[in-house]
Amino acid sequence: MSRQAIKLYAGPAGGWGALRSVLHHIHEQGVVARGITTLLHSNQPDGFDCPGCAWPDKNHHSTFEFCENGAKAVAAEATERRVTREFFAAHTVADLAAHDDYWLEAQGRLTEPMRYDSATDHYVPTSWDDAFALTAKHLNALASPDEALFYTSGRTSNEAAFLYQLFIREYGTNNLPDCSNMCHEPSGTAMKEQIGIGKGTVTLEDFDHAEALFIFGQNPGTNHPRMLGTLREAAKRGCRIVVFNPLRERGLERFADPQSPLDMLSTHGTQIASSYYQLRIGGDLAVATGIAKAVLEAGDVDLEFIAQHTDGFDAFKATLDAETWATIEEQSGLTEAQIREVAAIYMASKATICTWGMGITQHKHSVATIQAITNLLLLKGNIGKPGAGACPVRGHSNVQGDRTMGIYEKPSPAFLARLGKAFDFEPPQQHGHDVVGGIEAMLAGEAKVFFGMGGNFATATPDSDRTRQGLRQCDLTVHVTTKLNRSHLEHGKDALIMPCLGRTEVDIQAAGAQGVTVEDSMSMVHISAGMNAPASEHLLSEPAIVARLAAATLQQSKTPWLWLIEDYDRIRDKIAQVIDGFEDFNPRVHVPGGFYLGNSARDRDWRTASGKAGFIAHAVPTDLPINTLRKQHAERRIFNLMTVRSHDQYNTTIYGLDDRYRGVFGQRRVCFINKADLAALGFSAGQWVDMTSVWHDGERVAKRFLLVEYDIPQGCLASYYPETNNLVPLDSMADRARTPASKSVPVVLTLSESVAA
Ligand SMILES: Nc1nc2c(c(=O)[nH]1)N[C@H]1C(S)=C(S)[C@@H](COP(=O)(O)OP(=O)(O)OC[C@H]3O[C@@H](n4cnc5c(=O)[nH]c(N)nc54)[C@H](O)[C@@H]3O)O[C@H]1N2
Ligand SMILES: Nc1nc2c(c(=O)[nH]1)N[C@H]1C(S)=C(S)[C@@H](COP(=O)(O)OP(=O)(O)OC[C@H]3O[C@@H](n4cnc5c(=O)[nH]c(N)nc54)[C@H](O)[C@@H]3O)O[C@H]1N2
Ligand SMILES: [Mo]
Repeated sequence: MSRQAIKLYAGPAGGWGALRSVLHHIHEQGVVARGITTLLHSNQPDGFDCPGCAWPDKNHHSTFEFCENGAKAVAAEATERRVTREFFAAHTVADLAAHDDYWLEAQGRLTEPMRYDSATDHYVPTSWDDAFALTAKHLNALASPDEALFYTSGRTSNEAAFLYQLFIREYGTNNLPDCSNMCHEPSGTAMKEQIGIGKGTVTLEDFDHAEALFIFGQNPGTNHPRMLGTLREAAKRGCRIVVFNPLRERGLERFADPQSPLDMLSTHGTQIASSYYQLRIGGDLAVATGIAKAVLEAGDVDLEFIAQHTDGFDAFKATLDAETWATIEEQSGLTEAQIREVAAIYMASKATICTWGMGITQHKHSVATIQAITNLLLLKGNIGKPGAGACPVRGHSNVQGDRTMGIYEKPSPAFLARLGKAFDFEPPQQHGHDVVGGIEAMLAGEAKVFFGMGGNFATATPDSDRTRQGLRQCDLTVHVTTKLNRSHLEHGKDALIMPCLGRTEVDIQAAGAQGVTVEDSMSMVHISAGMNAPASEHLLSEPAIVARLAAATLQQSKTPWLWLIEDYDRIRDKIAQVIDGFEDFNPRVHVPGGFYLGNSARDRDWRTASGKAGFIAHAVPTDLPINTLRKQHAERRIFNLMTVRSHDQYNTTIYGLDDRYRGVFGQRRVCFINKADLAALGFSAGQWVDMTSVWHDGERVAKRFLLVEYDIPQGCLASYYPETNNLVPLDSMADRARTPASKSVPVVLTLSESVAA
């Protein structure tokens, strides 16, 4: 562990620091030789898909496609450390719960199925058959299938996800909350309504032709490092790169590509952003509105495209005309002059791509913001032409594929009809719970079994105290998982841990070694096959766990569950029957590099209610919770807090305690704050504060964060997720999409009682 320090980071992102970090993490996990061989198989046509993120790779067969944080994800999975039955015998659950999340995951890979024993407060070994039988017993004892929740995290493969949703629907519910509910749900909601499909419209090749890239609310240097390679190429050929972010993220400023000798020799790397706008948290809707207003004023729009392909333009124009620059400046934190600069760049560009991440989706007005960004694209016909389009950058490596496979609490009747026909059953029609709805159902005693396919529900969700109370009230909690995490410790009366194979490991079934498939952010589907020996001989693959659980639970099922998993080609043949775009799935996916699923909006085929792409007008909101609360509590200084990822974590998995590019070392409990705000509070950097969120139903507290003076707009704070999740109220979420608003949490700061470091 590095020493605690806050110090300025002067270098570019990537560079030697990234290489040093890769070696450090491989070494730390004890997998030096195996780790490097494993990395060389990452994102290769015959290798596995990097579990790091959902950024695509060129044709999926470049020579050396991995990045620092992908390497950490791989090393974490390939670790030599093991959590064995002896480990569980040595620790009670209460004991384990006293450790932090970093320690829990650092104990290594889980090795055999475990059952919670309440008499001793220990997890004890159990057989797979007994684990499935206990789960089946609980599921079949429920008054209604709707009393069970089946969560999915986005690493789950297409094959596992397809079988899983089939099992759940044959069992009788659509209660399929998933990590998407907390992530890009607003992107799907916004785009589906507006352009008829909830996925990004660009491919990687479009980045070679774009003349301008607008990057909203995303930190690719940490979360999609391979995107920096794409941005670097674009910057080098003169593409304008405009960034909107409250923080100056180093990866968006300068990048030294470890695969470029010239970059590595220079001290600065390549400049990425040509302009950088540090707007206020939540200010993007105002910015997109201001740019559109300026473009309209200049009359520089694609009239032909608007007439032929869109509707709603007049209402949109009227809304823009009514918007004042004073409101736009006030809400965005940028000046009219700055926004007009961006409009000039936009007008000069013949092909523009807008990308966005969690800085856009995790707000109350996220759906409106995404629609405002899409309006901007429509103004100049920037959807469905080379080098242009909308690019929501997904998180988990197969989160997009899981949705495609039917992991969705609101399935369409058409999808259910095809599924029912292919498997000869009546799928339930009633919509199920999403993440927030699921937590509420547990708290109300209406959900009694929680089943997690991956992920870390107890820690990734908002309102941690209440979520955990909900989990503890369950009759049964089950986690299919690779590593120990908090969710195993905040358990129901009965609880099971089902350890599974990871992406990097070989998956042997009756017909031999199997590959699974995944879909990246740009709708490329390809195969992924691990090659490492499994972490333990007792692990099952995710498809095998689903199939055996289904066989144990569903007595009446006509689905040949155990036959399907003998050869995953059989699962893929079924997927081909049910899911659009997967015809001839097996022959197509076995071609190196896989295939493109296509995107109707890219073809200017608008599958919306009106058959056109819609301009959807949204006034700049001035009544967001933060505005209202500031008025109601004029005597308190209420900040807008965004909860973000550090460079050394993968969501709730903490790899290390440094956030190198932001200058934080050896610690995570920090709160970034503007210098003027520090002065106004009479506080100073280095003091410890408690954060209390202010909400209509009361206050929630997170204790002891170190104040770090930072270049962040006044009134805004940043701190790390998940330490701050307890501050996010359960009902603070995106309109319509219901994504927890974890990037706009109204908080007040008070000095911590004990100020010792
Ligand atoms: N190494 C690593 N890779 C990952 C992950 C990880 O944890 N670690 N997580 C994966 C997952 S699931 C996801 S969803 C993605 C997440 O990737 P990102 O979308 O990059 O997620 P965050 O770290 O939450 O960063 C959000 C960024 O938005 C900015 N921001 C916050 N609020 C606003 C705002 O109101 N407006 C604007 N314009 N900017 C804002 C923050 O300053 C920050 O730079 O990454 C994926 N990849
Ligand atoms: N405050 C705040 N909260 C947030 C966010 C935020 O920005 N701020 N971001 C949200 C976002 S974007 C997301 S996507 C969610 C993430 O929520 P989740 O997806 O639920 O969380 P992860 O931390 O990605 O899950 C990590 C666990 O997955 C398990 N795992 C890893 N690999 C595998 C595998 O191959 N198979 C199986 N079965 N299990 C595996 C390991 O046991 C590990 O402990 O969190 C959300 N929560
Ligand atoms: Mo995510």
